[in-house]
Amino acid sequence: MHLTTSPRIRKSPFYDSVVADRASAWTVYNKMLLPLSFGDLAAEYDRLVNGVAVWDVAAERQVEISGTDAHAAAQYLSARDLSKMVEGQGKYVAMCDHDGRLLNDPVLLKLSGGRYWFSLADHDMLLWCKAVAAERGFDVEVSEPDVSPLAVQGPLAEDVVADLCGDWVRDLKYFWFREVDIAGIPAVVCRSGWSKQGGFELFLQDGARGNDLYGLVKEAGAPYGIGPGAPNHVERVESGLLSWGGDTTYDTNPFEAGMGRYVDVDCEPDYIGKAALQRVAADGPERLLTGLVLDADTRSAWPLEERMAVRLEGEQVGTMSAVVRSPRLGRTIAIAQIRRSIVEARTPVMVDSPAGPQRAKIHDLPFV
Ligand code: THG
Repeated sequence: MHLTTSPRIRKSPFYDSVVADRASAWTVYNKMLLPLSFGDLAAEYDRLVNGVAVWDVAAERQVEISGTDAHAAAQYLSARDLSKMVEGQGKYVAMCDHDGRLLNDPVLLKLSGGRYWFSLADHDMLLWCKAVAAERGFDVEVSEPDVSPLAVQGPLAEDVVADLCGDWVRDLKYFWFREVDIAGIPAVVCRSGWSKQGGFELFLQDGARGNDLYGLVKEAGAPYGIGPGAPNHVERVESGLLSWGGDTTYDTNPFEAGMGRYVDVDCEPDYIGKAALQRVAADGPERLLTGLVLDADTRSAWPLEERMAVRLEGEQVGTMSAVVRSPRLGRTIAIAQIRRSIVEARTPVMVDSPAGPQRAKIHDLPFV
């Protein structure tokens, strides 16, 4: 298969650098090319779990909300109480539609000057935010700023980012951030990233300087053996990190996506989908996101091309959205959305895996 690029599909500010590092597999995310591998998945996993890797995640685009009503608009778009949020803090939030269905699961950053960034998963959230702001008459500006995250992930990431930005980064709490200047390059340093191996994201604020920043990170990381990587499918399944659009469909609500603990249904502020989410919270969701451990051992390290059925006595009771072999567990594990009663009773199920029907047991997320 050949993926043809065109001006419709955007290149990240780090594009030339990751091509020079021999990116070999790509996907499209928020209409931008997102590298997925550099040709050796086992080495990339090892680097993430035992060392440090640099990831071009510019495709995690931001929607910025600024202006007089920025707080009110950000709150109305988020199914979480933001009233105690302060500048320099980030929060993982569910953005839902009016029926309480999950539209996105961004990290929300509160910046100086009352500005907010929704750091987004794949979807068309700029359209949604603009439309909501205009229809509600919020006095705000909604835009996609020139901001591109570069992730530094792995147990040695803190040493690399401390050498680059200063030892103060060691005291940053999870999802907290600071605006910095890295050798004249404007950026935001945040303790975040789509892995559970520890790390930071450097939000580049000048697209013309992408390759400069990438070079500086490689230089600072050289003593620690840094190498290229990408959001890692195997590690994210082990860690139970949600992939919006991968593990969810258009009718999934946040309680069915493992995001229930981030949803506030009893808070004072109103937000889109609140009444629907109050009903789901009261009745309990129909399905739950869960882990599965398969009896058989498959070898996959790549995303599935299609979701696969989860069955009980032949009847479909859920869908499996990811299945990988975990090097750390020595087992084949999966993420699935399954009828709640079956998950709660931990009833063994069958899955239509790529290698044919297989037995699987319910397992809590995360696996590791
Ligand atoms: N960083 C930035 N933008 C992003 C992502 C990111 N946009 C797309 C995608 N990732 C958004 N989705 C997630 C999903 C999970 C987490 C972050 C973003 C995450 N979750 C932890 C968990 O679920 O255990 C911690 C959540 C918490 O404790 O609040 O980190 O990675 N810039």
